[in-house]
Amino acid sequence: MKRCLFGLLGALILAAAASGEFTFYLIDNFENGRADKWYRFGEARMTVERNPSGEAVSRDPIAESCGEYALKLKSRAVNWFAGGIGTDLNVDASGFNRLQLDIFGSDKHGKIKIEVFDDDNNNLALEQDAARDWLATKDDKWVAEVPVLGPGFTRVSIPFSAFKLENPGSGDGLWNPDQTNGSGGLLKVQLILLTDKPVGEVETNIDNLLLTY
Ligand SMILES: [Ca+2]
Ligand SMILES: [Ca+2]
Ligand SMILES: [Ca+2]
Repeated sequence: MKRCLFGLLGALILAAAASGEFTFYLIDNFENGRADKWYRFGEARMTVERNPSGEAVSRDPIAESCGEYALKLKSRAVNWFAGGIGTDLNVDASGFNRLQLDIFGSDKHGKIKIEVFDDDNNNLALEQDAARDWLATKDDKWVAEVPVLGPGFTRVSIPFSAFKLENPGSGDGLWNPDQTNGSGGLLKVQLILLTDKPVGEVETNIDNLLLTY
């Protein structure tokens, strides 16, 4: 199964490189207690919540790295799609190979579909056609899915090479999130909630979204 390819990495990936270069670009760890970088759509609800603490999780290095706060996402779907959230980045991501996040599941299982967009017509913006289900018309849209399983933080690190192009013919079909020639690079990331049955609920906490090697 595709999800098996993604692999689960240990906490070591954040270790500083000897070169002194930044080894990651933090998208959000919610430690300011706010979700104001994020927009939401559909039925998705988001709140910043305190992470579970105590003996049970205190020795888990991933749980520790999640700090005080994470973002709770909660939704229900009538036809798998349970809405989602997104944030504008406009960052040169060409030096990074992966998108990483920590996912804390619940008994409301489902999936998170991760969408990233790279700017191909060099205008720092994402063109979308509202009449065609918000199709990205000039820029590439790349997607990957990760499971939301039971309670406990799981670190998921997805190489950009594992993302699939969802809108062939719109952009140039190449993962090129650099900022040469006026390109906005990686324009935005969106997280779509999917339920594990056609009509149902999904609930998860996410934390430590970042780009890394
Ligand atoms: Ca956090
Ligand atoms: Ca564009
Ligand atoms: Ca592209």
